[in-house]
Amino acid sequence: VSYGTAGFRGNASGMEYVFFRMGMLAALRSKLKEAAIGVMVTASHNPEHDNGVKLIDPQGEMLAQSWESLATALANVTNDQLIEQLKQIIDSQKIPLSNTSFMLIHVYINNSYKPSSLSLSRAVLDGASAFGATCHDHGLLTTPQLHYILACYNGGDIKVDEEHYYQNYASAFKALLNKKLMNQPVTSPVTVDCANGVGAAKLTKLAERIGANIIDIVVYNDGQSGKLNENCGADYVKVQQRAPAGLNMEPFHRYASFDGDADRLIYYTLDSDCNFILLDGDKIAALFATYIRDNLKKASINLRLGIIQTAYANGNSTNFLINQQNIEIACTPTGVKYLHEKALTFDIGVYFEANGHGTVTFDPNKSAEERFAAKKLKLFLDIINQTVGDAMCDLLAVEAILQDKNWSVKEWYRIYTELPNRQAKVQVADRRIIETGDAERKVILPSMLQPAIDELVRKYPSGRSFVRPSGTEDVVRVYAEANTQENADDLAQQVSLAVY
Ligand code: NG1
Ligand code: ZN
Repeated sequence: VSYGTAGFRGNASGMEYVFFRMGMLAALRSKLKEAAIGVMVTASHNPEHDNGVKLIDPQGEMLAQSWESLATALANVTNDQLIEQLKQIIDSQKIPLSNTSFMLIHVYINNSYKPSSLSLSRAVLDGASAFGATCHDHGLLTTPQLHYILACYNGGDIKVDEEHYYQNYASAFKALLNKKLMNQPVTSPVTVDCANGVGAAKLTKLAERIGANIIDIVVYNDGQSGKLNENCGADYVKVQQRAPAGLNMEPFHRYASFDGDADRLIYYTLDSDCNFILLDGDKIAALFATYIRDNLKKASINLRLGIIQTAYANGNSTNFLINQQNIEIACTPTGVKYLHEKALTFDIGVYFEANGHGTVTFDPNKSAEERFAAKKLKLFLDIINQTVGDAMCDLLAVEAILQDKNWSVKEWYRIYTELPNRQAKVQVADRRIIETGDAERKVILPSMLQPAIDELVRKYPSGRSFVRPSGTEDVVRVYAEANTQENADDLAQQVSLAVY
């Protein structure tokens, strides 16, 4: 097993030892950092039989990359070698064992129906208590809620809890909408598919704190009958390019999907001919970035704004941002940690994976004067969870911008037209033989693969395609885009065959 872009993830059965060892590692990291460490038990958008574990660093950021290999090493030794491996970590990292350690964890994840979560969470707690860690169990939370609570806790607010999160974002949203800075309140509802995950109950609470007179949120797939991430959720809608099963849609009404742990958000609707229209992470990023840029301009504030994308960003979103909007763009490998890190190099960084995971970061060192000059912008940024992509906060941010611009979803999706695209996956004997470069846009090894892809791509107008080994599944992912859906599908299939 290896600690990939999303921690350890896989079929939940037989994974207790990994969770136990991650409890130990979290306790050690806490001693080293002299701060609380977060532990998430989740498999995000994966099917219900999977589970996973992820460590969160003190400010709510992803575990430092240098510790990922320690996690992998610790998870892969035999029981006999465990103590020796722990000693090595303690020595090499110079961990002061006498320091106290704290951990914030939430026990169930995704929803209370996920049977594996309880025993796996216990395994984490057992591992942590082997090093005497004090554990604060926050119960059922979304991933971004735990990131938020951890950052507040380490910032000195040790009483912070879930309610604090709702109060914070509900009042930020209300402040933005009440200041008479905005246009008329939106009265039409937004329907949110919560993937039968933890987001359903949490979004209901947030909506209650805001008030139905301000935002009308209808929760769909609340976990009462359907299965977690099955025929629903952000990943399903994005990859299948269709609505969650059973959802009755009206043209130009607003629909959104979270994933199982509520850190991804995508929107969709129907046009007047009832064609399905997707507004994915790229469209959300474009909406956020142009809104921020316009507000900076209005207030004559000169801050460096950048958008961070991955190779999965639609080619037309990149064209729109660079050529029509003149906004700086950077591209990183897949995985939030890379995007987040890059975003921090800008005064204001907007990052989104096409799958809907993203947020906005702003440099706290920029003078308060600059940040407060544009009052509306300051209030807008207060709605953002800067620690990590947060489906609930991103939903509020989209709703606020649409309201302010007096836009329906129609004006939003028309800012640019996506190139038709297709994602596919190929099962191979060993996906790790594929090595990529140039932010995963080119294959380096095996050396004959990239020329083969190039030759296929040349046959299709506006063609682009790349392949990379998944960090969370035992597959090679293939992405293709072209001028028509038929060509995109065809290119994806040809490239899949080349990989195979
Ligand atoms: P992999 O399996 O490495 O493609 C997927 C997503 C990532 C990220 C991680 C973590 C795609 C194409 N890939 O990674 O963006 O979200 O899961 O959850 O969506
Ligand atoms: Zn997720």
